[in-house]
Amino acid sequence: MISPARLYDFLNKKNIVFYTGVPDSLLQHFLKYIQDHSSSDEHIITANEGLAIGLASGYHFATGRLPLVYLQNSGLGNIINPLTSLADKEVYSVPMLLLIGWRGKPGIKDEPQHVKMGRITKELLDVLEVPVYLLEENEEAAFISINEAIEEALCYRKPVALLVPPGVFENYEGKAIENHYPLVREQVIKTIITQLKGDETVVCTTGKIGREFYEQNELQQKKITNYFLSIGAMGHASHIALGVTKNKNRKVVMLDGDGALFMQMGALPVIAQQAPGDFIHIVINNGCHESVGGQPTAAFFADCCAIAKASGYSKTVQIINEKELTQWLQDDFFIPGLQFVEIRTNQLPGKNTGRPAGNPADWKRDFMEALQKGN
Ligand SMILES: Cc1ncc(C[n+]2csc(CCOP(=O)(O)OP(=O)(O)O)c2C)c(N)n1
Repeated sequence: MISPARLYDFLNKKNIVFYTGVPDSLLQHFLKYIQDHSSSDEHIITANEGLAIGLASGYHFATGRLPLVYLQNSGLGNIINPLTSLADKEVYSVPMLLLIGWRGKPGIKDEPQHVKMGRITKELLDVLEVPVYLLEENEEAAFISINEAIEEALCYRKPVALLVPPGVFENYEGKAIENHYPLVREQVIKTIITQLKGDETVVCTTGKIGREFYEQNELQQKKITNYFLSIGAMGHASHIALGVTKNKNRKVVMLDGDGALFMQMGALPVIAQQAPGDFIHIVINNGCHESVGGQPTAAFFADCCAIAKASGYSKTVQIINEKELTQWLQDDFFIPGLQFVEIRTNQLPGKNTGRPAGNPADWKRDFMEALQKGN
């Protein structure tokens, strides 16, 4: 297997000292190593993968060096435009290494949202004319491939990809990020379900928020019958919720993550402009991408409520403890209208993160039927 420490040293010797991207679970041990060993100038986690291509380009223009951009293959969708219209050989010809976690690799069982992208990842990179090197578990072989990839990127001044299947990196736990908020995400979700009447529509973002919602709802005898788990399409769940609330006269509760919110921050002013009737946008802000390893976001640095307010949300609330949460649920939750609620939590994962049985076609049918019935 590849040691994160040895890979980091190897890249360092090759003069690669700048890392940017959006985290992925398959790369998490290496990413945690970078996080612990690079300065804040050398490692920048961007809000989405496309921005990482922009940042890497700026870094290259300023230094002449080769940057490394990391991403999950689901983020390929976010980089196609900056890749083809900025970094491409036919435009500004920017050399960079793309370290890509290969979810849904054919032959390895994975979640439904990864299957298609897993199957087309190599072809997609081929169509984009990005050379692909597969990182094998064997460290020696992997370093030879990386060396060739670096030479190709520098020689032809273009992006070159290193594709990383599951189980390639040795374990590296990493230092915990400081966070003293008492609330735990799973507990917050449980409390919210407890307080809901049961006739609301709930839309959940990508990652463990949806899985914890599913599990807590099961534990409460499927109290919420009408819910949608956006298993993929990170950052888009708030607009799924907007599409529902604009066309159905019912209370919609959207459970967002800080990473997802920041990935598509432009969603906020459009939601506010549309001023949906009865829409509660809750962001469970744990300051990190907990679902893929806990790498930090910029969401504790920012003032999410101020951003929502400036975007046009009429009511915004920040909650940081159980008392404030119950107070808000009792006093304000049932007031109709548009609300933005930021709930700050620690990074502890839930104990119950099951995945719903069945498949997306069944889940969509159930969701649409429940919306039709109004139950
Ligand atoms: C476009 C895209 N990039 C990356 C991922 C991988 N991914 C899945 S969940 C997640 C983190 C989500 O973070 P946040 O919204 O803060 O929720 P948390 O996991 O902290 O609850 C990431 C990066 C993805 N699914 N899609």
